[in-house]
Amino acid sequence: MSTVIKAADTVDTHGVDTHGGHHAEHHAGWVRWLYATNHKDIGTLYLWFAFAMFITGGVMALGIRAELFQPGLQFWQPEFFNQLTTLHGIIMVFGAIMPAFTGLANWMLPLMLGAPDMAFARMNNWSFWLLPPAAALLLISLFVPGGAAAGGWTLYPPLSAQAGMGMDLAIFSIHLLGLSSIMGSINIITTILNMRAPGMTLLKMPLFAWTSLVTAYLLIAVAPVLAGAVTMLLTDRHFGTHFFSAAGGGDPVLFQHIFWFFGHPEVYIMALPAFGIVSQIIPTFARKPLFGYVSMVYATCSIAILSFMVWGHHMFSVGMPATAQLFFMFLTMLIAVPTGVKVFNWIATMWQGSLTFETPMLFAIGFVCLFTVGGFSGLVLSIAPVDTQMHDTYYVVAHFHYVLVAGALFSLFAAVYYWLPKWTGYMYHEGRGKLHFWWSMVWFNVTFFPMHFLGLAGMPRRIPDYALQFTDFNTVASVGAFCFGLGQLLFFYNVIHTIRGGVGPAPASPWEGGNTLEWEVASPAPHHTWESPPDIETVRRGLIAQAVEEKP
Ligand code: HEM
Ligand SMILES: [Cu+2]
Repeated sequence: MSTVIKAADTVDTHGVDTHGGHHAEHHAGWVRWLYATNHKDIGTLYLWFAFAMFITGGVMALGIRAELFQPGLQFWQPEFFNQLTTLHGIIMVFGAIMPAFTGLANWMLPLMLGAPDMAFARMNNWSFWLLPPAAALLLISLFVPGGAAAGGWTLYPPLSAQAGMGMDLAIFSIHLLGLSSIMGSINIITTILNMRAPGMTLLKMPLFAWTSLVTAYLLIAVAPVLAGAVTMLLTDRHFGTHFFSAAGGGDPVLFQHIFWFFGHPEVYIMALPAFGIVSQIIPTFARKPLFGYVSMVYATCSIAILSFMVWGHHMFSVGMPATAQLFFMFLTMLIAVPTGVKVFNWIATMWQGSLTFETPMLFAIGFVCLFTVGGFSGLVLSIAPVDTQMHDTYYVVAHFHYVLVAGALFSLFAAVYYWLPKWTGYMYHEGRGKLHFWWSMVWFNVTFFPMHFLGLAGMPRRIPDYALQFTDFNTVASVGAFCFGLGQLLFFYNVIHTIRGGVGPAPASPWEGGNTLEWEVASPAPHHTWESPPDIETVRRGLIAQAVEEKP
């Protein structure tokens, strides 16, 4: 193929031969994956990588919960315990949740938008293949002198400025992860803006595309901020700068400001794609169009903009002027408004719908219920005088696991069950899917609900030992965590079982209420789809069914 056509790959390729530059995917065996440029192959790589990291981070969580089963030190030295919490946090955030969403975007966006592939196929390959080395750096760091980073996933100096070389490996790992995120985001933005099927205007895209778009912009904005923070840390550690060293005229609190200017948008990077997934699944199983589509888009954008103005709510207890406290407190509370709009719309979508409760729908409803709980505890924490009491207690741990586990992770489970028929060509076993849901739902709450009480009673986070009065709830939480973990083996089994044939072949459109474009192609989705874009009638049929276009 001529280079002219390869260049055309990067812009709107509709009507052009899109094979230029894609021949690498005809390789067999492992070379197929190493040289992968096909969005489906890369999506698959991302999803399996994320799952491996989920298990790794999960094992670390169980290491933490084992130690906290009883007061006293049973299994780990405190130094190693701190490495476990730190790596658990970093691996879950950057290794599991974020790559899983990027994997879904890779797999599904071209299918849902009617595009032949992602915009930059080779860069896509590199975005993925930066991840395994980054993960390796983190895991190797456990074995270097001094062990892995142990200052918490927030890497606050002065602790992180003094730590051993495990911290340097974590910093390099974060550089790679950030690079990967930025390239992945460029790909997502370009694909969405340039490669939609004719007739699909921005305000007629599936909501998952909208949340992916906004998330990608957030990442491009804040990944460099985190990179800057950790690079300043690196130069403080090795090259004689004093950005964060009070002794040299710097300020450790500066790090916190920079970190959380990244960190708060980061929590929406893990939440917005979940909103998008749930906004696809609930209409399908309610057999009704999404209620308030345009308000969903505006709510997504408002949340994204507000997320840049609230970072100070992580720093109330550091000390700041009362006006600054009020600013961060009220703006944080303001985020509840667009979030409330979303929850209202999901419920209104279900209202008077012909509901059925297949596994994806169960996880989606579980998401709505439990994410809302996490949202409310977030509101509680946003009250500055309350947060000065609750900061760094288990209440915070409870809060963010409600939004990250029952939020981000449950939405991912929902997405996997929803699209597994499209990926594998087979149906999963509904009974075992439901069992996975109910099992996760119960044990999740057993694990994390008691943590609210522990926090209110004053148990600090990031400690390997605790005062005797905290024993009972900790025991309950640890039992819950091990049961929750066990349930995820069932998830693994369900996925493998489906790949191997499941309960039988899946039709192109297994869900009665699914009206987006991915259900127009065969199951399993062929290696190449939408090589010529869907015709305008196909697109309009879906748009009308989703009520983003009026009936003619
Ligand atoms: C699913 C089972 C999970 C269990 C049982 C679990 C348990 C825990 C525990 C016990 C801690 C330590 C709290 C402390 O001592 O301060 C922790 C911290 C943390 N977890 Fe999880 N977790 C789970 C999943 C996740 C997921 C999916 C995420 C996604 C992002 C996540 C993100 C974090 C973060 C960011 C921290 C803070 C680490 C730090 O203090 O630096 N966790 N988790
Ligand atoms: Cu925040």
